[in-house]
Amino acid sequence: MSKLKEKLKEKIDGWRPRTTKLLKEHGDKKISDVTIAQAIGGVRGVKCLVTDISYLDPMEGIRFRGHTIPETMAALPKVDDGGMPYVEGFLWLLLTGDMPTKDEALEMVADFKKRAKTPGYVFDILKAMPKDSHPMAMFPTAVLSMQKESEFVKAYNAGTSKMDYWESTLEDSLNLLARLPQIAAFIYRWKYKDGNIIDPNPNLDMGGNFAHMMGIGKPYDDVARLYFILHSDHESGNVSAHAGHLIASALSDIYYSISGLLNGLAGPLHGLANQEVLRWIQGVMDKMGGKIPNEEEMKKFVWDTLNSGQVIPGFGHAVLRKTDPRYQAQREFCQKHLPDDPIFKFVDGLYNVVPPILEEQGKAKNPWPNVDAQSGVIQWYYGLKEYDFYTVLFGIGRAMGVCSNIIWDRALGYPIERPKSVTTAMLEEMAGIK
Ligand code: CMX
Repeated sequence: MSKLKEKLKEKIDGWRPRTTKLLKEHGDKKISDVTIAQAIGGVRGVKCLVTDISYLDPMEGIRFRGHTIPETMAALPKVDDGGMPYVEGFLWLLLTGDMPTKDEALEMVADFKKRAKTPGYVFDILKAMPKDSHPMAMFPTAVLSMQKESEFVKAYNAGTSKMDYWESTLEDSLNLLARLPQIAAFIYRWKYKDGNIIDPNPNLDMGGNFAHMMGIGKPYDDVARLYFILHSDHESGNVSAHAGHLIASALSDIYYSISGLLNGLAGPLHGLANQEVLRWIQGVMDKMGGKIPNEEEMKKFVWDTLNSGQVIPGFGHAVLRKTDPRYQAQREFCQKHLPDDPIFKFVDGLYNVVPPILEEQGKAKNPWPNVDAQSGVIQWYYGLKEYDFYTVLFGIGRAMGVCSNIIWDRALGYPIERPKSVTTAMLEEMAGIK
């Protein structure tokens, strides 16, 4: 048994009695009420999901297994001195709740290398898709095509006990996560670099290998590591995480679940916002003949966008009520590596311009920037100008968080999800409307 599996087994055995006790002895305690506004309004703020992988405080932002982003980045074992942590080590933290030692992180790196070979048919399927398919249509298609590899399905068909479902789900998760960087890089180079594919380098870690297969030099390996970690998890109510959990709750395997989460991530109100930010900025710069607008001109563009009935991409959030620490982490990276980049300066300028305007408009509950505001800037700077591809990077990270959640869902025996609907007439009756 691998060290990771051994550790997880110990954690799961220790955790199960807590869930059982809550259910058996305190199952009827109320944790939330639901109003008509919440039922019509996307279940916003209703506490009805459980996850221990991460927690999102509206004012503080995300904590991964109890650690803020700066704490996480400081404590994880690093690839190079002063650089970013091993993504594989971060997955150990998400899964077990414990910070890995350098040896544990390196064991994960070695395990990923063994699993990283993507079946050839995946590339044939991608090649058969129209060249102008969106990368976020290609990515989930590739994931779904590997469903026949599922170890969970084999274990389920062999009559494995429900208590052991998590073990084959862990296998599926590690196999899939190890392959995602190669699939993503293939999509990028097939679509945008004349099909000039770069083979993986078996000596590199996940972030390093992704940069290598993308054909982008240092410090893009650190950019990749930073991205995958920052985008991994944001508790379980956001569209991508919830979609993954919901699909898996029917005992659909990891390939079905992760493919589904990617489809949800592809919406412009969610993960696609990172490409929308760049599209919007480029549109503004085109109108200005390539010049960066000054503050007054920026204000005008922001108001024009709002007045035309569109949202300002990269700003606002359903839960957060302050600047997203994932935005801050990327801003710090920009300040260190690309302080004079004109697009960074533009986005940084928006930080002063957009929030007061959103406040004046009075609709958005959170006027501050989210994770997507800054992320395209870094990619653009390192030569990844095909902004349709940005959400794929988000997807690689998010898959780690959702796989971790699904493994624990299985370990704790969470049932199939099935909220109850009511009709409009029932709501009217409850509201006392005749
Ligand atoms: N620009 C303009 N209007 C905005 C806005 C923004 N950035 N953010 C919120 N609003 C508007 C909403 O559209 C809504 O308007 P209506 O009442 O006309 O429907 C109103 O303000 C209230 O919305 P809210 O309660 O503050 O926000 P929601 O929880 O409904 O939505 C989000 C959250 C992220 C979808 C929204 O802020 C938004 O559309 N932002 C821009 C897109 C974006 O950056 N998405 C990425 C979020 C992070 C991620 O998941 O990747």
